[in-house]
Amino acid sequence: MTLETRIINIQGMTCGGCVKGVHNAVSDLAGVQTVSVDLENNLATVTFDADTVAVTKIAEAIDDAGFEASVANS
Ligand SMILES: [Cu+2]
Repeated sequence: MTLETRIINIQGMTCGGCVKGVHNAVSDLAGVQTVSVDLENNLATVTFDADTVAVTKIAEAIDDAGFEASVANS
């Protein structure tokens, strides 16, 4: 297990429902440990097992949920 914490910038979140949607999409992925979505700053902080899931997969899941995700430089 290689725990990694990354910040993902997210465009398109407008309300608590969006926050919930992002949170659910990310926490459904195997390997994700914790997700914290920050509506005010349009980002999510995700801690995950890098041996199980890639950060690009996490961003993809957010895109698939209807938002636009981009991984911040660590
Ligand atoms: Cu919303």
